Amino acid sequence: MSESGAVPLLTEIADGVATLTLNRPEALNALNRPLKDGLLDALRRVARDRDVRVVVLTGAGRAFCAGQDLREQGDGTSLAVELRERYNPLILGLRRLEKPVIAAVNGVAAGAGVSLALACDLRIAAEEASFVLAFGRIGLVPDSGLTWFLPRLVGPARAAELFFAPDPISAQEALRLGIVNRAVPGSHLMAEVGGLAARLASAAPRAMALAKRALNRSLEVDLEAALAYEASLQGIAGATADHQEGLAAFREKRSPRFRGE
Ligand code: LHQ
Repeated sequence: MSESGAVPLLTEIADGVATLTLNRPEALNALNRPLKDGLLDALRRVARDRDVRVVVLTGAGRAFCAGQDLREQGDGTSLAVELRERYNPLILGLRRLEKPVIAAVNGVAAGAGVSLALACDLRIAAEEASFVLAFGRIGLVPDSGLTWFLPRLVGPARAAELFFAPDPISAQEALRLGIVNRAVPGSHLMAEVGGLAARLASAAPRAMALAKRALNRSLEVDLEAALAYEASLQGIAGATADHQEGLAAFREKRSPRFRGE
């Protein structure tokens, strides 16, 4: 429970989609300890839940996430320790989760809130959303993976400009830069995200999990290693019942029914 008695993270599971909602709207979903711990716990649970095929991360109210809660009373823990013990496991939890994660960026994302969105596989933003790289304004460096994700999305020169002279990035600009996959009117956001999530929930789960592994690996290795890794993953995918189902559905001219086996 949060200080106001509300649950800081809401989890709803329906039709193979787990929707995790950061729920501190009065603080623009700033990340305090209960919210960070709740999110980490939820990621562990959805990782184990075979009924969950897709995860959606969003925020309650008008914001996605304003980053670290700047009002939280510190207990003396250094920022480095807080990052190592809480933020870094969250970011790795999102990247290592073998299910697609869609960030439904419903409003402003700031600081580590931007990092959370970038650690997801796909980002759909409301046109009203913005991205604020607020770290420099409070004398901090970008963290929680931002120095890793942003240059890979926009290139090092643009990342440097965004880090050093951080004007808020509108959803349209984020779309142009390749930071988000789509920008849609806010009133359509959850329908758009729901449509994409439903589509992914009917895809072959094991194949998507392996594709996510390959994407993660591709960012760190040369072509030869990527080819070798693809071949080994294809060996695994080719031995699944879902591959047989996909072949049968193709031959029988029907939609496949993938069971994640
Ligand atoms: C907030 C926050 C907030 C608490 C708005 N905390 N209450 C990681 C590891 C360890 C340590 C340090 O850092 C990190 C990484 C980080 O995340 S550092 C970056 C932390 N985040 C920020 O610096 C963003 C601070 N917030 C803002 O700049 C603005 O609030 C934005 C641009 C997000 C939105 O501006 P507005 O739409 O004008 O809203 P507002 O400023 O009026 O905020 C509404 C309320 O939310 C307000 O509370 P109040 O009681 O006055 O209504 C804010 O105090 C509260 N709030 N962000 N991070």
